[in-house]
Amino acid sequence: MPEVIIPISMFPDATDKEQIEMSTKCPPIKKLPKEGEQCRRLSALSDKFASEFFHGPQFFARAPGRVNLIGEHVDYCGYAVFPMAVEQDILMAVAKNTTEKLNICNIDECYPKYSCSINNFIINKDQPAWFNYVLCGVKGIKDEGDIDGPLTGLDIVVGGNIPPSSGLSSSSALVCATALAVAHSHCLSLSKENLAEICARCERHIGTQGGGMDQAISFLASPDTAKVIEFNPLQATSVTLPPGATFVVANCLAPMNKASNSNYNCRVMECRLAAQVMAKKAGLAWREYQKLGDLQKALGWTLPQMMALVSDTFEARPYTKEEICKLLDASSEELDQVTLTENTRHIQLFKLHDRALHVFSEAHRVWEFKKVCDQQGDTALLELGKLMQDSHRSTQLLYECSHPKLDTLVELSRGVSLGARLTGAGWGGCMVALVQDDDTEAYKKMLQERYFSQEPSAQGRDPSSILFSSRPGPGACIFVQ
Ligand code: ADP
Ligand code: NG1
Repeated sequence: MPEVIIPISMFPDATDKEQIEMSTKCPPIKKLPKEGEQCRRLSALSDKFASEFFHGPQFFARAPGRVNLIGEHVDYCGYAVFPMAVEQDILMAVAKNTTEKLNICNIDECYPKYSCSINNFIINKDQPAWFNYVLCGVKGIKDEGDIDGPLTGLDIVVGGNIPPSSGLSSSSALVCATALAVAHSHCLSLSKENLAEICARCERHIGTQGGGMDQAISFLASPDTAKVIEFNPLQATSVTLPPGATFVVANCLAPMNKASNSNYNCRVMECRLAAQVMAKKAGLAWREYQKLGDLQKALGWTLPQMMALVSDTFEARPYTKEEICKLLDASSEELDQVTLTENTRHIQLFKLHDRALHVFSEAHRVWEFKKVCDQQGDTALLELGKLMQDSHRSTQLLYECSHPKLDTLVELSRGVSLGARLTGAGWGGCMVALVQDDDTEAYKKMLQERYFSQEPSAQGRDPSSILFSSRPGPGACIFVQ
């Protein structure tokens, strides 16, 4: 699809230089594609919009999903990650209305319609229905977009093709597309970084304590390059992947909705508790440490030194909440207040050694992965594959966030791919494998025959939606006529 970026005529007072700066700093405003799959999907959204609201959309917002190549469950500890945007995305047809109402519906009727006041709503954490993610995006701009006065009502139709709850970040794409749509309809020119940070914060209203990788890559992605994303300050660096290999994504088809249970937040808390116990042991003010990365900065140690510190501090067994209170010299009430979230206060056992060891070793692998890409040596692909394999083992055994079906896919890939690992939050969802270009079709055929043809939930599904090669795609944008 040709990427025609048009002038930001919404800002008629901006000088030419300011317009150019805005078009690189802010998500681009592009002409609607005239052909291809995206054109077809946008046109279906337009038709649905017209039948729902009896007028046409004024513009479209798009935000992509992502596949994380390495660096799992480290973003919320302050460590860099290595994702690329996928082609699959959330598209949204949007028009302002005159009623101060937010009216949202979905092209897929399994997602029910929803209406509320755009200025006064509650995000229901107990029941993470789809429209709550839209409400998160609206709330992000309402709270942090610097808008004078109330928001203008919006009519929205959503259509997405990112497999939900599969580790490809469909929820964040929905939040990001919404925030971008609300910002655009209120003539706000927010930078990609600002939008990414707003979206990372506002998605937490759904109840999960995510780290910010998904929202960052959704806005900061650029075609043909993966990105190393660092946090605080948010920064994305393009990395050229070595030639000769393809990333293949395969969905094991065990879904896991992060917001529907406390697995994800439990890991975030285990890392937080590990940071606090290690901070206390080092004589630091433990209450000030929420992230393992902040502890490392304060100590000024290397990642391998932090791994050694984990083994010196913790035994490789679960710790009771009571034991942790003793180590911190704190009451259970204080721990609930200072450290734990609403949906993790009931947990009585925490694995501190294994979780912290995963985080420091995985954070180290991200920089090793980048080093191999930068050096582009003869054995680069083999080295990347090995790092991916090690990463999978760590998420499976130390972080315990894999799933037997995911492990089966990774096992089947051994020897046929260069390396394979779970991607995203885990507990189901997708695997990403690094495969030599020439082997890609044979590899996909093998997975089709040995996994998907025997997997009941794969029957009747479009095979290209559950097993596909992925090239790094562009980030979020607005489409106009
Ligand atoms: P992911 O790893 O894909 O982000 P989550 O479980 O965090 O998975 O979020 C998935 C949720 O996002 C879905 O249950 C649904 O509520 C919402 N969602 C994803 N895609 C769509 C879509 N196309 N339309 C509406 N809601 C969607
Ligand atoms: P997905 O795969 O989108 O559920 C989640 C978090 C990320 C990151 C990964 C694990 C959110 C919105 N996303 O991703 O921040 O922690 O898990 O690496 O919480």
